[in-house]
Amino acid sequence: MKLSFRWYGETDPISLQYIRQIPNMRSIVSAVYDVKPGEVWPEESIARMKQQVEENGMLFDIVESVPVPEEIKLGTPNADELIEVYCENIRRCAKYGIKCITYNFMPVFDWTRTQLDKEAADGSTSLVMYWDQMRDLDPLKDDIHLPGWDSSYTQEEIRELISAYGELGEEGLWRNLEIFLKRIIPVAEEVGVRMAIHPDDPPYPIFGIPRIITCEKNLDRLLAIVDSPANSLCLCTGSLGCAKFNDIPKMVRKYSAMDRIAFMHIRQVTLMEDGSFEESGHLSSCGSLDMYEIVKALVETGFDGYVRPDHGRMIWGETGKPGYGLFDRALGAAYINGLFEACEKAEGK
Ligand code: DNO
Repeated sequence: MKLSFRWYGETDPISLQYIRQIPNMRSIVSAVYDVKPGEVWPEESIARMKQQVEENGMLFDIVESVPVPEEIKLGTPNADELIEVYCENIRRCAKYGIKCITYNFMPVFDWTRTQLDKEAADGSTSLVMYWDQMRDLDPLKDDIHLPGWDSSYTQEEIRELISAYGELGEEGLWRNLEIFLKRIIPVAEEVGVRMAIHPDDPPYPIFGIPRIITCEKNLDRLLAIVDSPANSLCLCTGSLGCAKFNDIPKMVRKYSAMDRIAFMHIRQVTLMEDGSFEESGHLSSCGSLDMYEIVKALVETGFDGYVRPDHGRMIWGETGKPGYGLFDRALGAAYINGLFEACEKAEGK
């Protein structure tokens, strides 16, 4: 496996030098942040990031994310033109050594939580999604700004988007995903990039907006649209794992054996009775997911893709971007290293 760490570029309070000090750290996962979704990434920005990462002894070979503009997901008249821009970004990334590009097809909102700093008994804080807080939110009425959401939308724009997606429905979203994949995957194949779609987080509809990258049946459908390793998954254990209907070790084993996982996001969640969930420390004993079974499934199927520790808690007084501090993600990385070493040795690898 290729161990990686997400870094938000020059404005990230965590230095590349610190990230490099995590044992076995290989790649930086990042993106160009100085353009809006739907714009072409300046080559100088990609080149600059590559140079900074390499100066710090790591590789910049994986991108998260090239965002998919809403117009593509909605299939508006300019979608075609925007897909062309997307293809150009794939080509540009490949030119600078990128091997894997992460993206998602979630309407309007990326990941959804109700609180970013829920304090646990040990004084650490983490991101949570509590249904009793969620039920009180109405994006059509309230002026809500949750993390992971594009805060540049006005309330009016959000309302229009939500109603447009309501009309589009799940099948409409599938249709637009199919159009998108059939255009971008041949380009990715040609330039040697694997596209890794991130599952919807959480993997069920929120506020009545369709969400389709959610469960095994739908992942099968997605992979069949273009049957190529360039059309792969970013299998996020915490996103898929916050629905009880997803058996994560089983899904990891199946898609890894098919060579359709390009990127693994490894993180832990604690599921609650009513479907609420809390993000917790990476260890199996800290939450609902069996991390040993997940890594064992990867090792036994010969997984050779990218892995990153995902959201960490805030610990040791660290402040910063929720989910993306240094300390707990570094603990996650150390744990992931340990699991891989143990599973690989058990396999005689
Ligand atoms: C959350 C991340 C997601 C992910 C995008 C990929 O922390 O895992 O925001 O980067 O969904 O496009």
